[in-house]
Amino acid sequence: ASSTAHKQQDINHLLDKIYEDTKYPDLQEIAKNFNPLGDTSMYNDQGAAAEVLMKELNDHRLLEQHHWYSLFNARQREEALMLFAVLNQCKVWYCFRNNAAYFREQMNEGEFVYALYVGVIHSKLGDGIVLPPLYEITPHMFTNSEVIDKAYSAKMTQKAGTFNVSFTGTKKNKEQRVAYFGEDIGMNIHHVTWHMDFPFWWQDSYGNHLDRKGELFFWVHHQLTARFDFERLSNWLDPVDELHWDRIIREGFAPLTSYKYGGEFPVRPDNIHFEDVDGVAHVHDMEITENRIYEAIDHGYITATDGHTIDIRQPKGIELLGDIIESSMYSPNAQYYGSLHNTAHVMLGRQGDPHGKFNLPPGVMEHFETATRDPSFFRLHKYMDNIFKKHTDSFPPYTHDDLEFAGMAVDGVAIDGELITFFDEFQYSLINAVDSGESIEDVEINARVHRLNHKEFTYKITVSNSIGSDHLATFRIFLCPIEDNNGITLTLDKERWLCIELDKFFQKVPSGTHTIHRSSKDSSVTVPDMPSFHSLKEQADNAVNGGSDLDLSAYERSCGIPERMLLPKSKPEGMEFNLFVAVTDGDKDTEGHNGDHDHGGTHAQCGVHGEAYPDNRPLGYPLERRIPDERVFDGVPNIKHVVVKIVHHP
Ligand SMILES: [Cu+2]
Repeated sequence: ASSTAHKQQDINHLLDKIYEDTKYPDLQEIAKNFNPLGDTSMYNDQGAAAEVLMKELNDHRLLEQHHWYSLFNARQREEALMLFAVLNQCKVWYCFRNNAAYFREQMNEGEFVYALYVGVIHSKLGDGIVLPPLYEITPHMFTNSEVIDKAYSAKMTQKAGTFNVSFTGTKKNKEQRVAYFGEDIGMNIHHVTWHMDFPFWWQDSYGNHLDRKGELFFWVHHQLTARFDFERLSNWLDPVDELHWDRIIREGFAPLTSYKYGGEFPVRPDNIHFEDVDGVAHVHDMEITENRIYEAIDHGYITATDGHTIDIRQPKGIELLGDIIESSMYSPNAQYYGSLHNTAHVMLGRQGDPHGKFNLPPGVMEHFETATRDPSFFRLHKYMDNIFKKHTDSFPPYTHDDLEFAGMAVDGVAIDGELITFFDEFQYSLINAVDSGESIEDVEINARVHRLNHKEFTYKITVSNSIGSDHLATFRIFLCPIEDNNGITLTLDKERWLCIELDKFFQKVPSGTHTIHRSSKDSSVTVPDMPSFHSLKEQADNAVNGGSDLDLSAYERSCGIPERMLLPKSKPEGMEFNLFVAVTDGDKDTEGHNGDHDHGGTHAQCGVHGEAYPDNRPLGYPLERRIPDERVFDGVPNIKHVVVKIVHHP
């Protein structure tokens, strides 16, 4: 069998029933007898990271098992990253697997799972491994208490069952109409994985630089915000209003969800004023941080820790702005610009118990898996999105010459097939949510969820190339609203900020006139449905036992909008939108990058793993800057928009 098959099998076994001791004899043997410091030649750092973690372990300082875990808890994150550092220093798989198996039995389960996921993602040794969907490894973070309770009783009574998951809230709560978006398990995987691919705690000393991390932070959350507003349009809801520190938080949230260990996620009632949170921040500090960031935008520069200034009114500016707003370890001055996004997540998570009187566990906002359930997530991100908009609005609009791709024209844009949205039914296993017992056999226990989906379709883009030779072109496809929720036609300048990116791809265009066909399935914005944990286990076991190869490369990256959510839900009578296509000079856009220009097909929002982002243009180009005069866009032949209709089949 290939080494990939063995690695996949090891990872499957390590993640099986993480709240219990492993049942696999080889892992049991390692957990008992392996010494992380026995042979330090297996590490790049001669065991320095392993020494640190072993000292914490021997001093009994590590968080106990059967306790909640949150990445936003500084000490818990520190512990998880100690294990990540050990795995990341391993030169060979033996070292990676044995350390994972050893610390699996010693560390908190949440810390272990997090470290293992980021370890597989960022270590070269993880190439080829498909991480199982987190909703089957830690199901408590993806479903609600009712379903978990049913899973327990199915297990106790030995009756197999499939349980419907309903969206949080009732019809009395208008926000419930769009809960299918914030609670979509695939969207939650996208969000949590993006933050694992581009962690705020990342330092380049771990091995490489994460290209355009700060800008991608802006773009991914801008797109989440725009997509959420799109869903609201078809559900008769106003766009999300931004959060303000000095105004009430209108929507409360009752998660009705429980930790595996740690009780229920706290509730936040409607219409509360922001409270200072003990040990986290004062509301006033947040306002000061916000002011400093707005000042940086107005000045056009930020001030680094040593006092020197860094120009941000330049193409790299948005990246630095993302770094300071999140903030990540790339922030040039976290002391001064604070950590607006991360602290706001914790502030919102704690509003139900701001002074720690009730010793509640962290709120849903304090986990990337659960944050989008809470309507305040989108308020927070609208607020930050508007800060980024203030920055991009400080740039001069693109001119005709900036936008034109001389010799290339888009003659026509059409859709092959109908644009139809619908809800599908999907099942995933809850078996890892319940405990095993010597005497109680596992029975099949599944959750059944409704998920937004759409019919496959193909873009037909007719392009004329009169340059005289083949030329690489970048196709940038967006879907934009035509009207707001009151039926008022939007100006292009209003519309552009609300557009969602459907695809971005590079393709050679031969001389003459040609129609380019591009399937919705190939979008670089999306990822396909993930294989289930059961199927990953079966495939790895078959490959290992049969001595065959295992190629799961199509599923290797799980950062990306779920393919089935590429289109926003429409109405049964149909809704019209603008399909916007810009074709730009691919040679210039990809200058300095090599490769097949496909990059595994998930680069638009998630970059290329371990490499530079393949497109030199700003993310969102050419719609990210002000458009005071629409005629500039109408006057360039390489940009075209057509009206398309999307219909929802209930
Ligand atoms: Cu996020």
